[in-house]
Amino acid sequence: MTPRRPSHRRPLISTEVYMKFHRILSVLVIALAALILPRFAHAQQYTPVVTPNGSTLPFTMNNGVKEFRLTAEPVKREFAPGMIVNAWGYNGSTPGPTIEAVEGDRVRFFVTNKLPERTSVHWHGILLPNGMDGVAGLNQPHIEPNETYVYEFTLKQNGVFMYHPHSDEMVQMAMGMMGFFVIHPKVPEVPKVDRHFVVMLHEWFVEPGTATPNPNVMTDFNLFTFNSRVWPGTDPWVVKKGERVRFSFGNLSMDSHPIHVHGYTFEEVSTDGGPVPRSARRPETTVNVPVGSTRTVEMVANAEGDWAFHCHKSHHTMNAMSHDVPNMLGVKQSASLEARVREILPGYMAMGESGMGNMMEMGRPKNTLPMMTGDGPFGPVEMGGMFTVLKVRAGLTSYADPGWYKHPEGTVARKVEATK
Ligand SMILES: [Cu+2]
Repeated sequence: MTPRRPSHRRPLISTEVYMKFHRILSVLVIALAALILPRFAHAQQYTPVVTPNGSTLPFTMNNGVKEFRLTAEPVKREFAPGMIVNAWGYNGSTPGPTIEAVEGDRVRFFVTNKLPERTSVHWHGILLPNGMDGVAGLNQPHIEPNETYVYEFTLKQNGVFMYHPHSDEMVQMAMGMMGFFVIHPKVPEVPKVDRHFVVMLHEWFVEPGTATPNPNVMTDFNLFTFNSRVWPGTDPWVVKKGERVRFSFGNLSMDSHPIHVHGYTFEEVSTDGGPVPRSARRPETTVNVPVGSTRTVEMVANAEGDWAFHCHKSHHTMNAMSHDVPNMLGVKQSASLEARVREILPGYMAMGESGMGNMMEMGRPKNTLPMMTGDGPFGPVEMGGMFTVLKVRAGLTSYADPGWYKHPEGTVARKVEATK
């Protein structure tokens, strides 16, 4: 064994110089990270949601607090081309703009009341201090016209929630005051969601020929909306083939709405009460959205096409019409019968003998939509109300409406000679 010799190798640089260099390098790395990381983190933090026919509320940072501004006010909403409704909402729209923040954020809302009556804002489903809950009279004074109130709290959960008034809510909600409040998880989800649509379900009674909803109606609604729009005024929901897609539905109307997708099954992944445990998820094609709650479903968009997405209560995919049309299905109404009925009922028109599919464009009052409408590539779709089209396409470079689906040859139902 050779005895160990003491090392006489001299360092390349002296310890002192090395320490100095190390310190400078560390400072540089930290400075660089401080410059780059916040942008990187901000950009990567979450996939923003899409509010079809709507928008997201901008915020400003003030000493680490996200500040938002909401103005409750009368708004004009075009339900579909040719029909404008005098509604109430926030920041010029119904539903109000979607609020987006991240779990752990401190948020501050300045709420200004420009309505002709007092109001308040309740943050539906959100865990917060009692005095921020927004039930006027119970948790805070009412916000009188032209007053501004401030709400501030820290977000302790993630999920899809809502905001709406808790002050004369029968009128204020019937008039369209509501919006989404999406809290993204602090730790990004795996697998990542590529596209997340939020859609508020609502119902209205607008007397044909008028523009102001009647808030006193309790069951007889005649307009059923996705984000306060009716088909064909609803934007298509455009998705790239293969994307993981999430749809959140919120319901502050008087009825439940069973929302149905064609061509797919989805799984309910969360409510406004929290995530559904994986073991409790099951495939569905319809999600019933009860009054006063949100439902979030998820699927992978692997089937190309133009797929109907609608409420399954058949009256909810029709627009305004009076309900006193007699049921004449299967009843032969000859011209002479029509003339005789007209003697008793002036203005009577024979109609509906073989269904109402051909009655879409019957004479109607001003500012009233046809009861069923919207043209598709093969003719009228004969629906209105809570209806839109999910458009799934391979190779999309933008989420603009890609037009109608071009079916591969031999994949469209076709007419044949009937066999005897
Ligand atoms: Cu419905």
